[in-house]
Parts: sequence; structure tokens; C-alpha cells
Amino acid sequence: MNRNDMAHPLELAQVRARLTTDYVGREIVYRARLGSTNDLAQEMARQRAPEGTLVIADEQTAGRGRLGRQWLSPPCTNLLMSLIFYPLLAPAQAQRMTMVCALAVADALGLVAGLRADIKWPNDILLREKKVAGVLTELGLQGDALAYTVVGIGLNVNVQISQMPDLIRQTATSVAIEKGEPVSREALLAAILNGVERRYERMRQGESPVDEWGARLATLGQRVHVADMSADATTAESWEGWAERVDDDGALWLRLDDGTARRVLAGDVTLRAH
Ligand code: BT5
Repeated sequence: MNRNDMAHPLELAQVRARLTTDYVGREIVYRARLGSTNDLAQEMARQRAPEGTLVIADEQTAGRGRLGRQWLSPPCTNLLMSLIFYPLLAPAQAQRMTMVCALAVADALGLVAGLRADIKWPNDILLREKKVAGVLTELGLQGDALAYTVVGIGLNVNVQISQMPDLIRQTATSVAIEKGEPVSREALLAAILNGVERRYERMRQGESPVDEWGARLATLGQRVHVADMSADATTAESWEGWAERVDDDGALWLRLDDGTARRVLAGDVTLRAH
């Protein structure tokens, strides 16, 4: 049996050997098991841990998605990680960090596994229309300014369908399932970190990731149903229409059937037949 076939703890030396970054992933906090990497990363961000610090675990006991949903992963099979940044962005622009990281994950899937990934608005990465990764960006504010962002990434690498809980079996996939063989978590992780730094640097030099992200969104041009999760949305609003475009803050613009346009900042998208 190839050693990749067996779940083994992450080998950080193999990650470091592949890093080409100056600061992203140069500081690594590894835990075999913890509640949520986003929680530990937020705690460290409040204490000004260095930019690009990686918090990574082989198992989470309280992994979460948006609105407190669960993120599920068997031990030692996938990537469960969070990155700390102090971007000079307004809080409304923080979604750009999700874009930078989602694009880096999509690139890494191509580079390391030869798979073509799509992005689903606002924070999913898909392989053949199934969810392979989710991104959870959380903010720290100081007054009206952004103090830090923590970008959590859960990427299904070597989990098999038989190991997936019923909740996600129909909608989720993994790199190994799509590729038909196990893939090195270390190689994928290093490629993600390298890509994140490259893209983050470009953003810091004034280039917005929005255009590239928008071009990679499987959602645009589709007829969709969107359950609105924006903070200012009254409970359980939802919309159906054509997903026309995204704007600089990453909000989705829908064209409703009565011809009006509607801006949705956060939500859940389901494709509709047309
Ligand atoms: C997300 O939320 O997709 C963001 C997930 C971020 C997880 C990472 S893991 C490291 C870091 N630490 C954390 O505690 N979190 C981050 P959302 O769009 O709300 O999607 C959540 C939904 O995805 C769940 O309700 C399930 O339906 C589904 N789901 C759960 N686990 C999954 C998995 N392993 N693969 C695919 N889908 C999953």
C-alpha cells in the first residue's frame, strides 16, 4: 500500500520544503486536534501573530461554516486550516480575502491534481458541480476599521464517499474521489500557500481580485434561487432571478423577473432549471 493511502498526520517538513513564500505559512501552528482553527487563529490575530501565520489541524471537534453550520471531516484526511492577515481594506472589502484564497485553492487543484475547479458564489469551490472546499472569512474590527481577517479553508483531499456523513454525501466530493487516487495533502497545502501569497501581494499592490474571481464563478449567467444571508436582510428573504454580475465588494447582482436589480451580499445559491 502506498503510504498516501493511509491517513497519517500532516508532515510539516514536506510542506516547508515546497514553500516559496516570504511570510505566508512561514509561521505554522499545528494541532493534531482542536475545536476550530478559525477560533485559535482569531485569538492569535488579536495578539498580533505575524501576517501569514497558518493554523492547521488534523481534526476539528467544532469545525464550522457560516451561520454556525458544521464543517465535517474525518481525522488526517483533509486540509483544515486558517490564515491570519492584516489587510489595508475597509471592512466592506474583506470579501476580497475570500476571493484571493479561493482563487489560490482553485489554482492549486489544477497544479497539483490536474483538476479544473469552479468557484460558486460566495465561498464554495466545486469540482464537477460538487463542493470540494469552503472558505470562511471572519473579521476583527477596531472601531470602524478592519483589525484583522482570518480566512478558514476546509478542503476535502483524501476523504472517500463512504467516510462522508449522510448530510453531505450527495453534494460533496474530494480531490481523491475526482482524481481516482490519493493526493498529497502536503503538496496541495504548499501550493495553496504559495498561491495565496502571490495573489495577496498583487492585491496589496492595488490589483483587485474581483475580475478574476468573477470570471471563475460558475454562478454567473445562471438562473438562481438565493436565500439572502446578508446581515441586514430580514429573516428568510429569498430571491429568484438571473445572476448577472458581482461588484467590487463581492456582492451578487440579480435580475429579477419584474426587471428590477437586487444586490445580495451573502447567501446560499441553488441553480434553477431554465
Ligand atoms: C463553508 O461554510 O463552506 C465554510 C467552511 C469552512 C471550514 C473551515 S475548516 C478550517 C476552518 N475552521 C473552521 O471551523 N472552519 C474553517 P458554508 O457555506 O456555511 O457551508 C457549510 C455547509 O457545507 C454545511 O452546512 C454542510 O452542508 C456542508 N459541508 C460540511 N462539511 C463539508 C465537507 N467536508 N465538504 C463539503 N461540504 C460540507
